[in-house]
Amino acid sequence: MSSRRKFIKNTALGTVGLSALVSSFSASAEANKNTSKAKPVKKPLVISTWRHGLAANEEAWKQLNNGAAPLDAIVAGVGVPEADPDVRSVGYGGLPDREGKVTLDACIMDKNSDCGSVSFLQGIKHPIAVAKKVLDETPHVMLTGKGALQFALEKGFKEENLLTEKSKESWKKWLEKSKYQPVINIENHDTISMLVLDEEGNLSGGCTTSGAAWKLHGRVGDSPIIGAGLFLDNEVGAAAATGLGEAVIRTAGSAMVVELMRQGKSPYEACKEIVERIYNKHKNHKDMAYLQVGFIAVNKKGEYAGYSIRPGFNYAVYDKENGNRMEDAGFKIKKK
Ligand code: SD4
Repeated sequence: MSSRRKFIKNTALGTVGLSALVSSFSASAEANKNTSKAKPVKKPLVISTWRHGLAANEEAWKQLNNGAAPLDAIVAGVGVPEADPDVRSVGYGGLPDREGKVTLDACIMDKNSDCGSVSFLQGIKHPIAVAKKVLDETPHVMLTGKGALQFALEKGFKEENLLTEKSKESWKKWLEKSKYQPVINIENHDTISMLVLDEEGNLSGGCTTSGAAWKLHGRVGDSPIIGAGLFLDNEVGAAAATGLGEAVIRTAGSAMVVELMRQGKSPYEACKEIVERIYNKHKNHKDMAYLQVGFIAVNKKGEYAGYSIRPGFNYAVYDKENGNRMEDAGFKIKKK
């Protein structure tokens, strides 16, 4: 059963009724209008990028309810799309690079600013779990490539083929033209980033992706880079990115969003300002043709928001009062 179907089944049987979920989908555009003034929600809060965030949130929420530590809830939550072959941008089934290799990036960060990260990792279905091992069991923050794989195997992870027949077919099709021009909101998105504000009011986050489809072999995006794809400061707030990683790295995106929140900006204002900065810096850049970047952010008060360059970016939010639902991010330019 696909995780989406499983999720809908679980949801229908679980605490959040399907009808509530559906009505919240349709309410999402309305909710978005108010994002800048969003009232803080009661803790805990789980927020994840894109629609696959719903299933991830559901799992993370369940774990938190069962008393799991926030980082374990994140590993389990984002582990759902990582294992889902139908999610073509994360973990197993992710679209490969131009050599047909699925290479994965992930990172995780806790309330103490401890973090773990893996980049350019191949053959391991759950890079987020390896990133957590880097945090827990090494003196380092980031392991990459063969070293990351060696570490994962030493820790008992199983090596497996992550290239599904479907993704192989897509790759073969891409090879016919071999043109690197990511399709906005399709080929350069869909990282899952998850931010958690737990019951005690502490922040943590994680991020995992197969990165941009058809990238050069060896390319690493923003997602495993603390400060780019993910950043948090437990005194202030947390932010995570999705979209064209090169643009997020150039601007230290997530770190900047958190820094603006430190200066008193709301999550919405902070995400908007950094998206605008990225847009302005790339207006005359070769990447502009396919530039999409979006951020989600949450502060200590439980205010949250999302904002992106172009329309189409949405995120899943789960809190006790309102359940698990999709909300649309604000955006800078109208063109998709
Ligand atoms: C990257 N930021 O590798 C990632 C791609 C992505 O949603 O999906 N973002 O550039």
